Amino acid sequence: MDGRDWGLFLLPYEQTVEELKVKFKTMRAELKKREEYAPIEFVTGRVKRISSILEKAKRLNVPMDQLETGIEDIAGIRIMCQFVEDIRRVAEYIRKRKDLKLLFEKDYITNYKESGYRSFHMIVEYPVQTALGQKHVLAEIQIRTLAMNFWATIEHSLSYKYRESLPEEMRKRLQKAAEAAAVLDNEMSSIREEILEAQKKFEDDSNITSQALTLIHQLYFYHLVNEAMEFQERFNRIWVSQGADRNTEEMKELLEDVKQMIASYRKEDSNDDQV
Ligand code: 0O2
Ligand code: 0O2
Repeated sequence: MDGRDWGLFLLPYEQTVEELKVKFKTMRAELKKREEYAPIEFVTGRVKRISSILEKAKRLNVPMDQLETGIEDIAGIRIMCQFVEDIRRVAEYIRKRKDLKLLFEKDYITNYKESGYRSFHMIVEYPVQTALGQKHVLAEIQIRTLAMNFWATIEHSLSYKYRESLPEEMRKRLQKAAEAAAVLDNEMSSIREEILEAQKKFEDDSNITSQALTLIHQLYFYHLVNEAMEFQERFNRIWVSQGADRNTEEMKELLEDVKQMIASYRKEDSNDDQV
């Protein structure tokens, strides 16, 4: 049996997990401040248990003196997102980072595993500063939605319980459950799209309304009092008739008409100045 000091061996991995957790939690906080919506929901991390490292080394035929290069996920970070689209965004942020080196990616979302497992994996090389100098450590970053995480967490505990003997019937039901989680993710994405579109339309409508009011008000400055009053009445009529199903077309026409009036008045005004 390998007589290494495991505590010492795992130290840089523990440091890597702690540092990366802080960095991605900070990224979440920053994005939330900047955009009022963070593509990262929460971040977790762990160092692989010694028994799992040994089992994996055996399964993958990794010699004991090559664990550092042969096993990529001794340090593991998990980033959970609300929506599938967020996963691509987070991956893009990671690709651009200067404090780690991306080695390769595994897209288990497009190419999901036979078990039904879905996630986006990035294997990175992270430089940790130890008392003996800099050390490059491999780490695996798993990015997934809350639904993917829900499925993977439960499937993982069942797989551990049953190991190789997971009954065929159970395997099939888990595959179906993974499909259901993917359907849920797609449905949530499309609901989100519709909400974003509705928000945008609402913002567009209120911009048109406030622009129209501002320009009507400007007419008074040009002493176009009768015109201002007419436009104001027209505005009121449209506003009252709009109800729940807003007719922005009429408001847009009004806005264009006021703009034209102001433009032609300005032209006349500058002609007068030249006389
Ligand atoms: P925050 O800022 O609220 O996310 P730690 O060392 O304390 O940072 P630890 O002890 O390793 O982290 O815990 P773990 O299990 O890795 O979990 C990390 C964070 O994820 C914790 O938040 C958990 O509360 C959070 N978390 C875990 N599972 C879920 C979940 O299902 N939903 C949500 N929303 N969060 C979850 P922190 O660290 O307290 O801080
Ligand atoms: P842990 O720490 O217990 O989660 P392989 O395809 O097996 O030759 P390898 O190196 O295992 O290659 O990499 P892979 O397949 O990319 O998987 C790495 C990790 O992804 C796993 O770590 C799991 O965390 C997760 N994973 C992959 N497939 C599944 C799956 O079918 N179900 C669940 N729940 N998770 C999966 P470990 O080693 O299992 O360890």
